[in-house]
Amino acid sequence: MDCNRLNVYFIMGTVNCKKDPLKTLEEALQAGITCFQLREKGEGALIGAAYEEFARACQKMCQSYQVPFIVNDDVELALKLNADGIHVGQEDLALSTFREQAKGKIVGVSVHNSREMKQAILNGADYVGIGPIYRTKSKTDAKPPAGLPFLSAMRKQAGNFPIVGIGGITEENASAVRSSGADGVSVISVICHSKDIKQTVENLLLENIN
Ligand code: TZP
Ligand code: MG
Repeated sequence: MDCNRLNVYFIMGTVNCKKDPLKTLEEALQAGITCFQLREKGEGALIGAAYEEFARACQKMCQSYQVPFIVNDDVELALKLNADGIHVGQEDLALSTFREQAKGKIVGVSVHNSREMKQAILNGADYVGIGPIYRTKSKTDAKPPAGLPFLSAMRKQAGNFPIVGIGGITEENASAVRSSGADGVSVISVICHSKDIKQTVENLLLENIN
């Protein structure tokens, strides 16, 4: 996949938002995020028809900005909606079981060690997510922070394979994540909780880093 797509990769679910989720997404799209993942999880998350309706609204909005719309975990919904991509963790449906069905779609996998990285590439992932790099409050079952040295090691192992860093990434530390080998930064709270999404996204974007 085109690594530029991973530049500023916004992840969101209604549970993460303090204000209207669709308004948050629209502001982020306007500000120039390069990828979006719907991750509708946690206490109070939408389910059933409301979930599908929200997903469709997000997808429509992403389409109007020509930004890839990626669904977390839910392969069934991603295929039903013809989303641009699917992101799965190690405990989700194995990539090898749906890679064929998801032909042409962007498939991302979360990896936490060298073995998972190797497997993801072998099974046909288009990118991997590595993290949590720093401490995060957005994922209750997150593993301990992996840190920048781990990211550098994964970059060495993966050659030029597309990598996005995730977990506790902020406007301040995003450039360190990039210089340790990530093609882009994946964030939830820094955008969802921002008082000025336009400024936040600008600060996260690669071309604005000095
Ligand atoms: N996977 C690893 S850390 C994380 C996920 C989904 C949460 C990232 O959220 P934040 O708020 O950017 O730390
Ligand atoms: Mg998952």
